[in-house]
Amino acid sequence: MSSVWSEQFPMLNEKMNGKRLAYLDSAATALKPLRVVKRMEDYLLHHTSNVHRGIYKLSEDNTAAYEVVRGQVAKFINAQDVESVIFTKGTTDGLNCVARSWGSTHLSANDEILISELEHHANIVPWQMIALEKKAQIKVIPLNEELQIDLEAFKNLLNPKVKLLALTMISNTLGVITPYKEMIKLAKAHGITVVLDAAQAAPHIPLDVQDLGCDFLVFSAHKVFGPNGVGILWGKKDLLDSLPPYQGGGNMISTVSLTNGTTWNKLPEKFEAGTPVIAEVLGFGEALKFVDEVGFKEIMRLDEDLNHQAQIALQKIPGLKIFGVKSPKVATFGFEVSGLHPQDLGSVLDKEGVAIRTGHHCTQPLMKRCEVSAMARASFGPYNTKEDIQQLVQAIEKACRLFL
Ligand code: ALA
Repeated sequence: MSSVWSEQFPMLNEKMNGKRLAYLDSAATALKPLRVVKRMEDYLLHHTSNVHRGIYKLSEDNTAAYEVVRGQVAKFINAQDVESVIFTKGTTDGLNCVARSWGSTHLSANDEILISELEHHANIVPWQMIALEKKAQIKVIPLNEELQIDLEAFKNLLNPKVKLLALTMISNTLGVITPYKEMIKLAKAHGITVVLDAAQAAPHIPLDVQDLGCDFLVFSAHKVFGPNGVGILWGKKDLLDSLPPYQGGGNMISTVSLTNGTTWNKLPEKFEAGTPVIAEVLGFGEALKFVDEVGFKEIMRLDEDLNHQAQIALQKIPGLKIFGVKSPKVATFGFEVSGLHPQDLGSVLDKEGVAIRTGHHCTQPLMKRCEVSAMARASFGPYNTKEDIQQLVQAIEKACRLFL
């Protein structure tokens, strides 16, 4: 473990249940570097004030710092317009915002919304809710035998009734990377609006909304080494300008009258009702600086190594099946061990200091597709090492000895 990682992530030096901690649940939430926590602590202990509301120094300084982070996000995703970056509560909030704001404006009866069988619930349920309201239809892009998007089936689903494609870039459960570039091109050629769920992509690969050509993109800070409770929604400026606000409250208004109604603020405020999570946004800024300093070249190199080594090690375990092994994928493994319930497996791993997620991973339709009710998932971050892989393998072997 090089010092940059162990210095910045104290949890890497800690124990769980008396054993060395092998944290293998970064797809659920990434570990946070010390500098993120220090930035939040500094704001909370020494510089607290609201933003966008005060003319005193503390408030003006915090407003400026808050807006600097918006600029950092714009750079992180290569957005042309800083004001097209909206701070949200996270991926789920961003998707609900698009479903409500865009959906209520653009969807009509019999329109179709395309989602894939890989999506997690946050990229399914908001669309089901708005579809129900608008009498629109959800159509599902199936997966092929290798648990990757079936591109031919996707092409066959494209027709003039399709108004929206809501697609994950990387599966949270299997780590499979979808052919999002090709799918966006095809969707755009049919005039379809595209929402990308970049929750798992943001910590793994560089994002460039101009190159991607999507209309909306969302992700959460907490998967990119930042705090919980904050994320972003990016949208094309013209599109966001044309949409109604998602929530009403302070900051998102221009004028409020009890007799003449209310007018909306400009972007980005129109979509940021109420006092934001200021400490979290400032911490998010530190997380983005951290990613920038490490660089995606290094992050991707580390992921590729872990992906390769973990795959080999896991596949040597008798009865272990990884769901979706084919490249392109990242070092997230949804797996089962024949005859061993994922819950029992997770409990033994917990005692051995190995933190993984077990269950349906907020992807019940994908569980159905894989013909299981639950699976185990080990998901790696750039701070993980060969030792973590060894500890995982030894703990699985121990569970097999105990239960099989
Ligand atoms: N989406 C998160 C996960 O995959 C919570 O665990």
